[in-house]
Amino acid sequence: MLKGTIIKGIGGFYYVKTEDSLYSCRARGKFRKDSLTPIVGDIAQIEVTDNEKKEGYVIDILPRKNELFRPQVSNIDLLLITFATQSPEPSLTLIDKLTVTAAARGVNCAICINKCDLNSEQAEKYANIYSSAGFQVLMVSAETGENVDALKDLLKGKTTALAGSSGVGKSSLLNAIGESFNLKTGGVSDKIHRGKHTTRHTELFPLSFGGFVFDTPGFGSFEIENISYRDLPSLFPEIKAHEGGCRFTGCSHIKEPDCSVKAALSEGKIPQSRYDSYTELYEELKKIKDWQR
Ligand SMILES: Nc1nc2c(ncn2[C@@H]2O[C@H](COP(=O)(O)OP(=O)(O)O)[C@@H](O)[C@H]2O)c(=O)[nH]1
Ligand SMILES: [Mg+2]
Ligand SMILES: [Zn+2]
Repeated sequence: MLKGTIIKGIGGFYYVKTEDSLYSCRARGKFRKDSLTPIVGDIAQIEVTDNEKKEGYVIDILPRKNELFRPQVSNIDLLLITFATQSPEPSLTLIDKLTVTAAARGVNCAICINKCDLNSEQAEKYANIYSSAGFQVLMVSAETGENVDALKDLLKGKTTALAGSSGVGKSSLLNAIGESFNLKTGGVSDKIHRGKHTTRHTELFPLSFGGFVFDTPGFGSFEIENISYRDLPSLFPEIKAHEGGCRFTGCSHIKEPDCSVKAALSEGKIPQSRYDSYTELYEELKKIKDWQR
């Protein structure tokens, strides 16, 4: 029996990368019965049926460390939330929804600000917001190569999912760190150009210096619908850090008096844009009844 990582699943076949080979495998019947489906990122145990052709069966998968559902991937060490200083203009609300999704799923996340060559002032502004919120922040440029070595260090030895809107430079960054996936890059407003690379399935690429990177059709939608508004404060690290001094237990940190979170906000210890995302999400989640989750 061999152990490997599922790097791709297409048409009923799972591609399993072991230490020194790649096997195409079908899943054993047990998966249908157990209503458990192998997904990209899973560590699989395989039985090799043909060593020449590199074929086999997925016999079992090891318990998942964590899992995201849109797209479905597992065992993520790092969600690298990537956006550009401009072109396209970032939506901080969407970025904050991603940090909340990651926190709710127990996935560690960091912030990567690309296209710093275009607007260093905006880069600094965003970096301040996210580092004071408690995240590791990288300011990079795939174009000039600025801090691309730091990005490489961050990815080394980890399984990373790059999340971010189309056009922010995810493929360019992977090309810039010298990995030969040959990911094509596409212009922002170049939608009809036939050569534009669109990822149609999820795939896990091994990094030459150790680690893996997911290339996925995009983490464009969010999984916040399963989160209770009561848990929201604990999913914002900077809000969690300033809770505890509020007058009311179960303080929502929105309308109550004597709130230590609002005090921290007015002292500039919590970024305004993060607090705005918090209140917006809180109201949104409060509308979802518990039985709807
Ligand atoms: N000025 C500048 N342009 C960049 C940078 N990174 C990527 N681009 C450009 O942005 C466009 C989209 O990049 P791409 O890597 O396809 O983005 P993806 O959709 O996130 O994979 C391409 O035209 C790239 O050449 C950067 O750091 N600076
Ligand atoms: Mg791309
Ligand atoms: Zn409070």
